[in-house]
Amino acid sequence: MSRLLCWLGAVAVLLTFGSNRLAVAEETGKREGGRPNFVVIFCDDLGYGDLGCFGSTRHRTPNIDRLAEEGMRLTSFYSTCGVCTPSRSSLMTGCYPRRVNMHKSARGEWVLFPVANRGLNPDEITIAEVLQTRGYATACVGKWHLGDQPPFLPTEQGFDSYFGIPYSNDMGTPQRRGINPPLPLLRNNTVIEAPVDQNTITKRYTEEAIRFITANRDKPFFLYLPHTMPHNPVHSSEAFRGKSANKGYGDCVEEIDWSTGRIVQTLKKLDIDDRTLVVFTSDNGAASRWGGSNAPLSGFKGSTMEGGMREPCVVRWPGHVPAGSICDEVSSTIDLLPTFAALAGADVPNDRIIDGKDIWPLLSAASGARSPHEAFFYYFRSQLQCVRSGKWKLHLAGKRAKPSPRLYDLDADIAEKNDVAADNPNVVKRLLALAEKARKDLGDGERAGTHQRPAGHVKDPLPLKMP
Ligand SMILES: [Ca+2]
Repeated sequence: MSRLLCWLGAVAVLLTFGSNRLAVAEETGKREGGRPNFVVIFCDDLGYGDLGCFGSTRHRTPNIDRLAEEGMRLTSFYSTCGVCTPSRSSLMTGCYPRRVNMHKSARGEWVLFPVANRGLNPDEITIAEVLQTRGYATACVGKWHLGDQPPFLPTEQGFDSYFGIPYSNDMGTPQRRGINPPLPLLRNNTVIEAPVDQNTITKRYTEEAIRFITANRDKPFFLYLPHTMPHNPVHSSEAFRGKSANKGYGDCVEEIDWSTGRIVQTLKKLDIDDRTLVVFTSDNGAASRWGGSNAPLSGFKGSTMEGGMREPCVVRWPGHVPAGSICDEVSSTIDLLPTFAALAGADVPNDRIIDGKDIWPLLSAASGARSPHEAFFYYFRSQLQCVRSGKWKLHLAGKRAKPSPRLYDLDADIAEKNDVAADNPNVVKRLLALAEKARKDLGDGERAGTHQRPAGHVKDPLPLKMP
């Protein structure tokens, strides 16, 4: 009897699955201008001033500049942290890093290192999982950095396929001898090359991305392309090596520009250009010593100065995002999940707090659209260091032994040079109250927040090696 029930159950599941697939196929056929494809090109350590369309005079980035001419530049777009792991946890979950406990490793380091026992909790609902509920094909091509153990890899977090390196490109054998395995290249969960040849990595990511787009031209798709470059050590393929005016760093940036151009050309050739939303941005600011620029911002990768967390960002969707437009309202990588969900007709998880907001009114330049964030919070590792509301940014006391909070008017003083706290006591008071709300909710230092969720944990992590 129980076997019969099992069998009937299996038939029911098959029928349900079959009809869901049919429903998805029908909707796909109807979605003129509706449910768009999404391509997120996410650079590693690319600075605010590293692109022509953001003022670089050293790097030639004609393809990304054209993306901006045909789309929108977001000039106050933020990552949630000045380093890789926390920043990426936000893009995936729509939450601040402390919300999902990915603001540090289990040992207190500010990113995950190889053979880490921590990773993005599989119970979190990623942007890829949200889109999968609406029939999207999903791929992650590039650097992951949200856990290198099997339960934490992209294929377990909503991506149908994965091709890339699991953490930063300086985390090979030389970094921690005897602990780090040779830097692995993975296809799905299997190491296929170690150490990976980094010279051709941008080129191979591009080929993989184009293969995925071409194979899924008739379906809605989500391509997440977190480049390995221009994170140090910089590498580029022969066609770009030694060709830029800014050494190896510039070569990398120019190869990423070529890659972006190839992807847009592919969308045009397949005639899916007008139903594909492309985002180009970076995970954190440029580092102080490898050749990148955050101009005109102050500060570098790792810091809560604007240069550490404000990113160059371009969004293009012909006919939907106005060509040649600029948006200076505060927005962030945490907003991509709710925005994409709304455009795809998917539900945002409602059983937990999601910090991001739907920024489609900003991207579509709706009249009078304002940032949906009353406040944006800048954390350095565990510590809340700054809060921005509108044009005002408050650096909280205690940071680098400063005895009192400092206030900057970012509209007038983007480089955070002139402390105007003394002239604006009411603004300081309002921003201090917002900071206190964040402390209570997300925590600060050793103080736990009331609404933090646990990271994923494995007991005996193993190195990723060739089978
Ligand atoms: Ca980074």
